[in-house]
Formats: sequence, structure tokens, C-alpha cells
Amino acid sequence: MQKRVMAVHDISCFGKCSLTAALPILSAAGIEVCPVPTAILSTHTGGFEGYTFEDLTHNMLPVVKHFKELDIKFNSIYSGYLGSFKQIEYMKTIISMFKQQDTLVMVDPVMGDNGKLYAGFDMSFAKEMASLCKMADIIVPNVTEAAFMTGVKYINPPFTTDYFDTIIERLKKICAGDIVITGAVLKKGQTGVVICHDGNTEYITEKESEGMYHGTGDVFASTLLAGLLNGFSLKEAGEIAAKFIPVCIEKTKELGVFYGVNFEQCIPDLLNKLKLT
Ligand code: PXL
Repeated sequence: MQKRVMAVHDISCFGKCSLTAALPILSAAGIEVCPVPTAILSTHTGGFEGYTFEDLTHNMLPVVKHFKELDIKFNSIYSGYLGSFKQIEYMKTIISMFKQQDTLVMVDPVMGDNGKLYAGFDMSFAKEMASLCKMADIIVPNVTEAAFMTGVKYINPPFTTDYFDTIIERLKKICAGDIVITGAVLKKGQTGVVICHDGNTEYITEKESEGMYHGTGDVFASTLLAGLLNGFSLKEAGEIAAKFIPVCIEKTKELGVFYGVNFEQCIPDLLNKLKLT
């Protein structure tokens, strides 16, 4: 049976993130994606000025109520960037409406990066996002998001394993499911992810690609979910996703793009990694 995901994110028309990353990556991996757009922006909010923002909060519940009437079932519910407290509340409603025993709820608490929250978010929003993470089977924060949700002070990388131990202990109180923290730099020149599953913590390290690229968190989370729904273990899917990001960044450098990564031309590589070719 083909797997089906409900993807609740915004559409940033230019910038290669949220739904413009989740849709192609999951679809290429053979998964049916049903988007529930939360907003339409002309660009993402990182590095652009004057972007438009068409709020679609009012449309979220009518869309999913229709899904419910049609008795559509989902193998996974995947949320990313949510623009307001109301959207977080609706996301909780959506999970309550559609979560069945074997539905994988992935919450990517998109809120910030490099020690700073994105435009429009504050500490109280981080608290609310943490309360959404309580309903998740897996959460995928970067270090900044993990620090804001746990109240641990953000420090500049490289981080220590003690730092992650503190964050993870607090995150476990927020989410009883799996925890994957991205941007886990333990040494200069390296990056990676921390995976916490069944009480065990593991580190996956990769060579750090220079430069700062938007949307890599969304590409990572979508790839991780593609791996999980194709039957890979959390560690295997984490490795596939962690290895895919530097491939995308290297491809991007060839083109000199700054606003997102060239993941599209790396999809054949991803399909090889997922053993789908
Ligand atoms: O990549 C995460 C993201 C998603 N959606 C919007 C964003 C960002 C990051 O800046 O601004 C609208």
C-alpha cells in the first residue's frame, strides 16, 4: 500500500523550504502527500524583506474536515512552520482527529536558527510549540529550537555532549517520542545530528559544508520522514538524511544560490540512498 502523509506547512513561493521541499522530496520517495497550506508567502522570512503573507489559518480545519468526511487515513502527520498560536492549536486538533495507533506524528518545531528566533516568534511561542511536541512521536528541532523550547541557554558551536545531555533530558519531558536534533556540531569542521530513541542517545557526524543555507532543516526532516516511511530504522533514516544535506549543499555551491539548497537535482542520489532505484 502506498503511504500517505498530511503535510501541514506554509508555502513560501520562492525560497525552497516548507511545502516546496516536503512535497517533491516525499513524492519522489513514493509517498502520497496531502498538503494543508497554513499560509502563502512570496518568500520565506529569512533574508528577504517585504514578503507577502496570506494567512490561511481559517482554511485549515475546513480542509481537514473534508478529509475526515471522505474517511481519508494518513500514515503520517507532519507539521513544520506554523505562523501563530492559533495554528498550533489547530495542529493539535488535527492530530486528535487523525492520529491512529500506527500514525507517525512528526513535529518539526520550526522557529529559529543560529541562536535566534525567526521574525514574529518569542519565548511564549516556543512554549506553545513545546506543548505541540508533546503530541508527537518524533520531533526534529535544530539546536536553537531545542534550546528555546527547553529554556537552556543557547551557546555558540561547537557544543559538548554534556550540553546535549542537558537539552535531551529536558526535551524528554516535552516529548515522550523520538528526538532528533540537527546542527549538532561537536567539533569545528564537523556537523551532525543527535538521535535519542528508547532512552539511547547516538551521534551521527558529517563533514561540515561551509556556508549558511535556508531550508536545510525542512529538507532534512522531509528526507528523514521519507526514510522512515520507506521502512528504514530511525538511525538508518537519520544517516540517510544527514548524508543528503551536504550533497545538496555541494550541488548548491556550484550554482551560487543563497536562498535554499539545490535538493531537486540531488533527488536521484536520495532515491539511491533510499534503495528506490
Ligand atoms: O525553512 C523554514 C521556514 C519555513 N517557512 C517560512 C520560513 C522558514 C524559515 O525562515 O520563513 C515561512
